[in-house]
Amino acid sequence: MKAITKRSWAEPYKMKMVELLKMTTRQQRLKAIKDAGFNTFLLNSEDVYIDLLTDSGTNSMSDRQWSAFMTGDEAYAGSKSYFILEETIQKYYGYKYVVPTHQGRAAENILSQILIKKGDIVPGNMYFTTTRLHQELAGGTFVDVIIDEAHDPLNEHPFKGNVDIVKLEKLVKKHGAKKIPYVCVATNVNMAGGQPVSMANLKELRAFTKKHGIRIIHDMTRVAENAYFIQQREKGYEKKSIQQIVKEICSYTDGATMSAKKDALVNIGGFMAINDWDVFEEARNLVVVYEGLHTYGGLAGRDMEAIAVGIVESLDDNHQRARVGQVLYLGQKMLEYNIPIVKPIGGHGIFVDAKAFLPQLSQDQFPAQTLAAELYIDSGVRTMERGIVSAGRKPNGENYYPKLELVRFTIPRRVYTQAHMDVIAESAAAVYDKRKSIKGLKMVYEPKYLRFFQARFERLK
Ligand code: PM9
Repeated sequence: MKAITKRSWAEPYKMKMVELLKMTTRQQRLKAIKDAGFNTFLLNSEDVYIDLLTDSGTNSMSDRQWSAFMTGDEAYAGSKSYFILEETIQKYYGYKYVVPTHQGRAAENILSQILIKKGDIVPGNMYFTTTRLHQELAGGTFVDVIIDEAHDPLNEHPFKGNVDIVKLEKLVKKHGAKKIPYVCVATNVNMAGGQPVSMANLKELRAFTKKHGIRIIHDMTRVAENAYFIQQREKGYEKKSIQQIVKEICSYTDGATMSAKKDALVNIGGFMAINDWDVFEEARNLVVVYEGLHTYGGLAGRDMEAIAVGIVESLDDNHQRARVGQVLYLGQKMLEYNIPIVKPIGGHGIFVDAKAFLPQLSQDQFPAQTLAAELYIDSGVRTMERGIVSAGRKPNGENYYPKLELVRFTIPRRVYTQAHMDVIAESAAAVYDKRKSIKGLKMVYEPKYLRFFQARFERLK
């Protein structure tokens, strides 16, 4: 008889309803990706088998969230659902004032307009597409102050999301603190591969910014996943709950923007939160211009109720263990097939190093875009480019050339099974086997803003 050497975990939920998927042939997928201009964003989701485009808005809501939908208060003004959301944010994150928005970028727009003046510098721990665009549209210049290790896919630093305080200090010396409205700190840095920030780094950053009178604005889109890594990796936090760790993270910052479509387990929603009354007052006024009254900010009452429940569920230790555990499972499978992935394995997906996967392609031949298209053709698995296309152009029109050229296999929360993970890893391995025969792409249509969403490509001959 085989001896037990380990005890497995399983998901802390069971399924009550399923969504049926369409299976397609290789010929159908070839046609679909050509029609989509080799951009996985332009595929019809009906033609996708396993959808790893994003973990944004693609989560399964729980029965409790669906029940909360039924108690949403749809009043135009003073909705009870707003007060429930406000109370939940105050209790679990500790921020004082809350402005709901329809999703994260709307919060970024409002915050950037209020805090950034023309000519300002906005340091951050790696760019995010929508965040940087709103900083630039408000007249600011984003400067990356993440530690160098974050730009190296193979570096196994446990907290690759950390801010390099020396880089930040140099910026303050060069421009002066008055030119820096805030430092933007993302938890579980998306573009670095879902990599966490340590509590020690946040404390150090708080002390530094306090000395210089600079705010910290927290992109808390994936804060609970970050807290899980702190619990697993940082000394002194092993026995703390995700809930305690999240509250402590937030306590070192002055405000936040949040896309609730990720951690908070809903299909739509976001908010801006801030401890400063004056900024709140301005935000509460601006939200009326872009989103709707300050007690709904572009959301239905039922959405605010579902976010409130989702926030609480996201802070459950068992939920995060299974969520990040599933990502780890997929990453380990990929490593067994020798597929080059970003290490350590991150929180919300596996990031394949397209430069290492397709070394025959230059960055101008879009290795990550190419690889995402090839994966779709192989199996109907939809992934996303996170490389030169996502990086876009500088305000002067030149391309950004990011060091990381990645394909993101993003895992929606509570949606797919372990068997799906096996199918995904096998498809990546099948494409890896024929990698030498793969040619690149050329861009034939480029939109002005956030080009990765709508750009079109053709295969190079
Ligand atoms: N992130 C993602 O797929 C969806 C849009 S880009 C394809 O990763 C961070 C860290 C995000 C994020 C969205 C937003 C914007 C802000 N910060 O999409 O507007 O990952 O709700 O949030 C996406 P919204």
